Amino acid sequence: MATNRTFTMLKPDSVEKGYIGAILEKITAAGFKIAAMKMTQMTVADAKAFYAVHSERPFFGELVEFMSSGPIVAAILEKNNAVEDFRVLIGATNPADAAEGTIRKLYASSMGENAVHGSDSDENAAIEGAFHFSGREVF
Ligand code: DAT
Ligand code: MG
Repeated sequence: MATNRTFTMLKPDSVEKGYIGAILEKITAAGFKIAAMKMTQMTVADAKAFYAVHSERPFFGELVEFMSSGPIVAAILEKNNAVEDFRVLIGATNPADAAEGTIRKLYASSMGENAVHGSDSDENAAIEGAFHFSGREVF
């Protein structure tokens, strides 16, 4: 069943390069409303826990190092069919394969530093949102 919420992070590369405003504009222009948002930085332990599902993958160390390397913008987004529509908006994991006009095509530089996170299921959207936000931070 389609949910109306997904979870995103503007990754350290997006924040470092000054793309926060441009990416949020793309997100809101696509019809997503912001239900929660903050700038924060994940510790190494946070990043290991957040990406635990990838812990056996060869790129896990690089992923954890990158995601804890600087501030991110975390947000919960609301829209009909949010999870699926947001994955379309961000584009393929590897920006070289991402469709024209997608956030990763426009703002990502590599497979590892790919500008944004988007939840891959309703269940993970709820888990990931709760990882970053308490109930009183979600509207
Ligand atoms: P996505 O972020 O599109 O859901 P994923 O869940 O498969 O992709 O992987 C999580 C993140 O891990 C991804 O955004 C970037 C990094 N990553 C994935 N595959 C990688 C690879 N082959 N080399 C380096 N980083 C990779
Ligand atoms: Mg994923």
